[in-house]
Amino acid sequence: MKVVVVVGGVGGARFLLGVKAALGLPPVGEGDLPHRITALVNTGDDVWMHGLRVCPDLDTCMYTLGGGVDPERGWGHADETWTVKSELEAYGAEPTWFALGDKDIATHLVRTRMIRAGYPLSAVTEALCDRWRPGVRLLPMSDDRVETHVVVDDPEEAGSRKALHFQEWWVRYQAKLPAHSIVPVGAEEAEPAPGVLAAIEEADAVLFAPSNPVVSIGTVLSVPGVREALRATEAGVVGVSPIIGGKPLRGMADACLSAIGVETSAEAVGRHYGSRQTSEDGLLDGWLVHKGESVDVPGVAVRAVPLIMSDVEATADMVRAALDLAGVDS
Ligand code: GDP
Ligand code: FO1
Ligand code: CA
Repeated sequence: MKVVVVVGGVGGARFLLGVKAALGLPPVGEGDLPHRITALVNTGDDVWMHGLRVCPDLDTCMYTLGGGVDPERGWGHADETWTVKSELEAYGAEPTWFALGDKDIATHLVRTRMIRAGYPLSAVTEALCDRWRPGVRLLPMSDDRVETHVVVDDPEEAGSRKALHFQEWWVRYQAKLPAHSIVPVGAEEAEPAPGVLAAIEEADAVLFAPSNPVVSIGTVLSVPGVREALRATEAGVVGVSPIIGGKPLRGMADACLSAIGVETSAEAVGRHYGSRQTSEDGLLDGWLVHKGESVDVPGVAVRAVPLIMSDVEATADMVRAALDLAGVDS
């Protein structure tokens, strides 16, 4: 069975552990691969820091599935040390609001060297995954540079607006500066990375992880051709709500939803993705919401099951429900 999963970082990576488990694969590491899982990963969070190319969502997926992620933070290396960070601070080297761990820096050094040598991000990711063996094909949504920017009132100059890189808005300002708009800069000219459209076309099921609907899933969907491929695939397309009881389970997705005028509720996010059957640009056949919630998304089969990814087995149960809704047996 071929399963495609659209993902961001921490929520996406944890969901992928459950996809692997639901298909009988070891959640961490490689195993044998009778089933092929392809993750289409958001790269709109990617950023140049201290001359290094950092790809947070790709790395979060790679470390999580490869068994090397920090379990508390959910991103970066386990057992990290921070010597380079304090040395950079001693030089006054900005930005000091973004922390790169020593071990993580090795990943960015390898990536940056390969990018500088002319390798596309997809090839670089494959090379990094030769070490981590995530057991899932991790495809960046695009090899082209797409970076999410957030338009806010300039915190330093009253009366004017400013576009911040997503990381500055999210990490430095904790998404507390109200966003006028969120723009995936470069998306219009970007092409899907090699394998992205074919994976969607050949899939038996496509799942949207309970990732941020705006800056994770929304950014992948902004790459020209991806929406069309999702609408055309013979696979069932099923999304999982990141919103439970009107709140994101983790992070600040509500600030992103407000910026695009979508209410923070499972129903509003399901309607935002829309129906493949009855709306002109909708994407979903099925929508999973948390147990006990009563949600109506016209033209979409909605099912309520427990959606808390408390451990891999609970996540695998969610995934089985999603695959069932997509019309395949797991
Ligand atoms: P990020 O890139 O690290 O911000 O992670 P993602 O975009 O992949 O996922 C973030 C989203 O995951 C947040 O909006 C959370 O609401 C959602 N999330 C985190 N844990 C859970 C969970 O256990 N269940 C559900 N349904 N959503 C979750
Ligand atoms: N998140 C933070 O809140 N603070 C950081 O200093 C930080 C550094 C960082 C470095 C590498 C990496 O892969 C991720 C990092 N993150 C950090 C997480 C990341 O900024 C965001 O959580 C995601 O991009 C949001 O999806
Ligand atoms: Ca992200």
